[in-house]
Amino acid sequence: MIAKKFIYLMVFQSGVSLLCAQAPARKFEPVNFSQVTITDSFWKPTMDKVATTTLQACIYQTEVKTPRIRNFEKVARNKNLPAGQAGEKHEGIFYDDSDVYKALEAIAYSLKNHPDAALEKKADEWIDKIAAAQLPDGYIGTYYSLGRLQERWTDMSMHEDYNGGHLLEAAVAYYNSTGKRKLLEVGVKFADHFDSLFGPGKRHWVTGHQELELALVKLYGVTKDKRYLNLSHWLLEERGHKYAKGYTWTDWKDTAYAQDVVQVREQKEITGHAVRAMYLYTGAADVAALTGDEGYMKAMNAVWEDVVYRNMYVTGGIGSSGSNEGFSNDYDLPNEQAYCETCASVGMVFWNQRMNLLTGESKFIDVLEKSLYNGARDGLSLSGDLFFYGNPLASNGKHFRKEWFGTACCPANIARLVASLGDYVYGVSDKGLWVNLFVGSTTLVKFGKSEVPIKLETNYPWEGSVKLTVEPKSKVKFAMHVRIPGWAQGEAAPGGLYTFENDSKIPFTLSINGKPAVYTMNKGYAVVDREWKKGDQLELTLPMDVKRIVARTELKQDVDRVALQRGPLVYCVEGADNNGKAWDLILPDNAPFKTSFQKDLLEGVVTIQFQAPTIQVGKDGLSVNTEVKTITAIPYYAWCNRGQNPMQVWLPKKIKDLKIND
Ligand code: FUB
Ligand code: ZN
Repeated sequence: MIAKKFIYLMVFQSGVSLLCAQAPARKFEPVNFSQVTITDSFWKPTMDKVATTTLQACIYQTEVKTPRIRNFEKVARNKNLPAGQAGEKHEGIFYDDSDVYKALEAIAYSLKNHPDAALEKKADEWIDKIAAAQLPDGYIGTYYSLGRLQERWTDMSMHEDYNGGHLLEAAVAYYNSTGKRKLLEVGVKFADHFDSLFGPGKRHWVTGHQELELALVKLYGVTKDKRYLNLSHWLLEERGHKYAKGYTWTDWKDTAYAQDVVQVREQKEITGHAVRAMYLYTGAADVAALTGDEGYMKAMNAVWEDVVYRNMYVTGGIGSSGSNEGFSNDYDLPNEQAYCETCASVGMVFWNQRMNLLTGESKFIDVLEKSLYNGARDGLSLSGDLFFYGNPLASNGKHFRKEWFGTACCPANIARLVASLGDYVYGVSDKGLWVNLFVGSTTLVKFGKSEVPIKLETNYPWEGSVKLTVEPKSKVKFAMHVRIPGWAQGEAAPGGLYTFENDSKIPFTLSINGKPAVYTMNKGYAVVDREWKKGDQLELTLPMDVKRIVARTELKQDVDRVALQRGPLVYCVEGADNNGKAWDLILPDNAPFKTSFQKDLLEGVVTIQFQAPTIQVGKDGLSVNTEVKTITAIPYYAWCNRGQNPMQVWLPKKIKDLKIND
């Protein structure tokens, strides 16, 4: 039997070839966000906030407060200056162009959900300026175009490729949302320019910050031009050969920083910069899906386990160390010093989605959900116009949300994720539907000629009931796969880095039209394979008890500490709810928890309350008073929306762990 193991030849444009083992492609495809109408009481207000407030903040910062748009205008004015004549100077940082593109990408998604003529006009205005800044040979990049053109493409760490990748993502998104081709044409011209310089038989190039790989796959998706897919595959193959050159940028001295020590297909461990890693593996998964390159799958499974089993915070955040904005040693997950960049959590969402599509396994969505509802959502304030760059799990009150950053990658990144949230809810193949996230929404899927409207109703993450109604005109057979979260089956996180101390063992239930459903479990999904008729309703009920999480003892900072989780949400204690203190309590074993929905608190949250001894040190610094108080815990993502405050996620069980100096 040859089956899926046969070898095929991948012929690159130049004739250089790569041998790849063909594997089955994706198990299913995501239902595109543009086909999913979000009605959810949790996410819809956030999406509205992004459309009305976050994008305005990005526009204001990009255009008025910082020189990002001005740089494009300058290039347009200066690009035809006679040789030797000094022109205007670039302002800002060499990767600032990427923030313009990322904001445009977020606008593109948002326009689909929230048509807004003024916003579209602004985007068109920016696109005109971008197009005017493209050089005749397709090069685009304001840093080098303003006075340094002879140095372009000499230093792989200088983000020309990263900026270009974000250009392509924006171009594809804007074309998909509006049908307008101008930015797409700029992107194609840039990709062709890159392709003319780099590739088999041409110059080597190791992307200094991975991003172009995944973006080229998207460009291939709209253009169907195989060159872009091949170029992406080639870029992945460039890593691990010590081809990288240039780096004037000092922090890239260590090749592990950019995952460039071994070839991607040989990688087993997570190293280096977290966002670079996430974008790399997202791109590798996309290429694997289209080329069947099993080497990438094998590598990514090993690396994923290294991330999730040894290097992921309980919030789904990654990249604990600020010095490299990334990973350090296994099990080194400090809480107060946690870097946990918002972009890294956004990247976790991207990568885990791709892994789920490739394998059909729900554990990837368990991690995606963890990062989305906690590590990533935390990056955006409830007001929509303040941001966290780092997302620590404890604060003595000094950490605060900001309007913008010198390096401003995070704001538009969280904006584009939220605006495209619909991408992560459903998957579909010709045989089945996958329900990955419990987000109130409607969509329409097709099985053969039958159109099946789907409605998902829920008050998740506050309540555990999820109702799915199908409305086909006539009976249609398909397999409905409903993700049963790991946390609802006794698993705090895949791989056992975190476990539940008090698993209630309340089972989930599944019913169809009010009667217990007949289902099988497959890869973490409850599968109901049957003929569905108009009005059939499947109801999933998830246990929403408060779970106490403990970490493996290797996580030194969490020893004798407990974190609280309810549904997908990790909780924290914040000073604002507890007389300004969050570090003075001890969480007793078996403390009973009371939960209630507080509609006027933090735009509506379920709080967890419990009785706990708190310790006060007298003015003499010696006498200690213990008082039992009612402590209120709130969802982690909602902290620091009431000014600067102490906060902690991991609550001490013992007096020796108390920090009472807040
Ligand atoms: O280098 C571009 C972006 O800036 C990275 O993704 C972030 O981590 C920040 O360093
Ligand atoms: Zn960032």
